[in-house]
Amino acid sequence: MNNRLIKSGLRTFALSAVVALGIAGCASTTETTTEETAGSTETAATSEAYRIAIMPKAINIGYFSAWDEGAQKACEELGASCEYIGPNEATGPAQVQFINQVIQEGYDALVISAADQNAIVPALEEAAAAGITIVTSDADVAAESASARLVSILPSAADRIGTAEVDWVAEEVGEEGSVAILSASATAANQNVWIEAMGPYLESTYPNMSWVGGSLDSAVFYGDDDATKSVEQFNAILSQYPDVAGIIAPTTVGVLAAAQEKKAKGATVAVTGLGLPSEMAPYIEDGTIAKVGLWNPIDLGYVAVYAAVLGMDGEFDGSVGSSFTANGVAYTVIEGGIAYLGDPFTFTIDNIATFKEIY
Ligand code: RAM
Repeated sequence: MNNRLIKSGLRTFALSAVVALGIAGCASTTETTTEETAGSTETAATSEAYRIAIMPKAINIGYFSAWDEGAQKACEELGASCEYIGPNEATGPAQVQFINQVIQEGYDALVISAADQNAIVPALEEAAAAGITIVTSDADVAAESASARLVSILPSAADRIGTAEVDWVAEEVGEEGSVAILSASATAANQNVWIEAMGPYLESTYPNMSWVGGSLDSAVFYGDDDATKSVEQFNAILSQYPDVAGIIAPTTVGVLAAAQEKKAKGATVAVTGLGLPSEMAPYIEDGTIAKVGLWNPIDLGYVAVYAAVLGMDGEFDGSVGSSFTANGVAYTVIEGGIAYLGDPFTFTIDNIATFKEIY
């Protein structure tokens, strides 16, 4: 029996003890219960709860704090011990240092949003070889490296996210004019797949709209999920293409920077994209921005931890067609080893007051 299964069995025991306690109406701790009920072996096991690293693209991004909030909630429910660790900059090489730390410290699992779909793969493969269960969430590794992880928990199909953003900008510019994209990074799979879906959709759906510079490739600017660089790139778009009608920023960091700079400059360009309601509220409330959208990042992190723990428990193997349940909802793995959370919500002046309180 491998180490994971031993831990799994003992963890289940500790949880049952807590449930039993709840029924008995006793307020004691898990540790005390196991000690009273089963002696010292199980007490030691309780302190051996799964240890899971929750790794964002970069630690200082508000979106990932919400993702971690959900992850921590799941960890608490499942009796796992989870640590939020990661770099200050959203790059693959910066993440690799932390993945190496996860390997060295012998974590049981790693839940990670891949800042770079290729650069982190060798480190992930090393982690998997060391017996660490890996779940990507938010941003996956490249499709050809999917075997490096158990499963990827993503918000929604790429085309649904990409085409929705094109519809939002089209609505705002009256289906006319040129559009630029302020992306996070050329190395992040999530950004790339959404942008790929935007290209043909805008061209086929909105005949009076186009990409700045004449093609999708020329229209994409990268702010690296860094606030300062995103402001610079927003200004670069305006100076290179003064007639630009709209900007789509499929990144919470980029769309916030664009809103702030649009307001500061008094620019008329329409800005939309994927924004965290709590960060975007001031700009929606004052009319700088009409609409942004996003799924619930708290749910995304929560579901990813469930996948990791159920995987370690041997109750979920990540194969196509397999499924697992988190908070009463069943998630089924589709081709490519992916399970989706659900389509993005949209936020406007009509609902921002409610959503900004949630995430
Ligand atoms: C940023 C990150 C993240 C993305 C969101 C929408 O926080 O790039 O990966 O999913 O934006």
